[in-house]
Amino acid sequence: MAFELPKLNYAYDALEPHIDARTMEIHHSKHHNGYTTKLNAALEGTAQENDSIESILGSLDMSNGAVRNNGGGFYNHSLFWDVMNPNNKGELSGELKDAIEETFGSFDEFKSAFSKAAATQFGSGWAWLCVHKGGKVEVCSTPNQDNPLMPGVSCGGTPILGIDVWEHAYYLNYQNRRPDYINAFFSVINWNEVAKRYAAGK
Ligand code: MN3
Repeated sequence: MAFELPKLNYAYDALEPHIDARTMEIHHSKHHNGYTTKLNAALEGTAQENDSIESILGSLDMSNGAVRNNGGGFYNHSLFWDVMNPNNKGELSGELKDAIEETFGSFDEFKSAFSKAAATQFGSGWAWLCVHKGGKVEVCSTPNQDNPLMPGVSCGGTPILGIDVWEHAYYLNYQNRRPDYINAFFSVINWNEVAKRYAAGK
C-alpha cells in the first residue's frame, strides 16, 4: 500500500507570524509531496512496500539513497507537522517535563541545547529530541533527511520533536536568520503531541 501525503491538522496560514503561509504551502504540497511520491516509486515491487515507515527506516540499507532520502523526508515532515500547533495550547508537563529536567537541568537549558543543535547543523538537516527505551531523552542533529531511526545515525532512539533546518523551511520569511526561525518554532510546539510520542517511545 502506497504512502500518502498526510493532511495538516491546521490551515497553511495557521502558524503565522512564526511560519508563513507561503512557506507552509510549498513545504507541504511540493517538498513533502515530492518525498512521498519518490518513496513510493522506490518501494514499488520491493519486499518492503507494505511495511511501516518506522520498520523501513529502522532496517534501512544506508547505501539505498532513494529510500534513505525520500523515506527520511516522508517520515521527518510527517512528524514535523504534527509537533506544531497553531494554538500552542499544550504545555510541557508530567513525565516528559521530568525527563527533560533530569537530562538538561531546566527547560531553558533544554531549549538552549536544542536550538544550538539546530543552529549548528551545517547545511541542510534536522535537530531532534529523542527518547530512549527507559525514558531518557537526548538532543542531536542529522544531515539531509537522515533521522535517528536509521541504523547508526546520530543519537538513536525515537524522535519525539524535530525541527527542519533546510533553508526551504524558513528562507522566505527569515532569509539567513536561522536562529530567529528556531526561536519562533518554540512558539508553535504542540507539547501534547510530543508528550504522546514520549509515552509511546520510552
Ligand atoms: Mn523540509
